Amino acid sequence: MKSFATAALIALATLSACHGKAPDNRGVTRAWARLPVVPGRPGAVYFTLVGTGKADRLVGIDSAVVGRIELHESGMHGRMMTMRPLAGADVPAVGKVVFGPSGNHGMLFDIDKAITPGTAIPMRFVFASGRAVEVETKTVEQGGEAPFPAE
Ligand SMILES: [Cu+2]
Repeated sequence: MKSFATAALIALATLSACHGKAPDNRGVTRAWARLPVVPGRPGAVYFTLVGTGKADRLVGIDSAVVGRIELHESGMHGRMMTMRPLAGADVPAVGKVVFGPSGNHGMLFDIDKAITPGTAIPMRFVFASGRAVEVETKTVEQGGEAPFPAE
């Protein structure tokens, strides 16, 4: 009986060794979120995409504590700052793409009320290659300083 249990355990361990690839979190750095002044309004997330040796494309971001995250492109229309949805963002094999304040950003709709400045927001960045990178943002209040120096 005991040896059966041991054998089962070994089989399980072998299985999980096959599936237990170390998570590959390369490709997304410096993720931070800015919360809205008024709860319920959208916030924003900023980050840097870094090439992993193979060209790829960011196609979406999701989070268990944010209802919906859209990629947005910022621009000027006359003297008005405008934004429009971006379908994705190409990441070169080598190099980086910065999503930062007053530039491209992820827009956070329907943020869980439990999220306050200082609460890390878990996010999953999904790429066209099928890679998914999980990060936790630093989170600041509206108007709060960027936790990373500008790139
Ligand atoms: Cu936006």
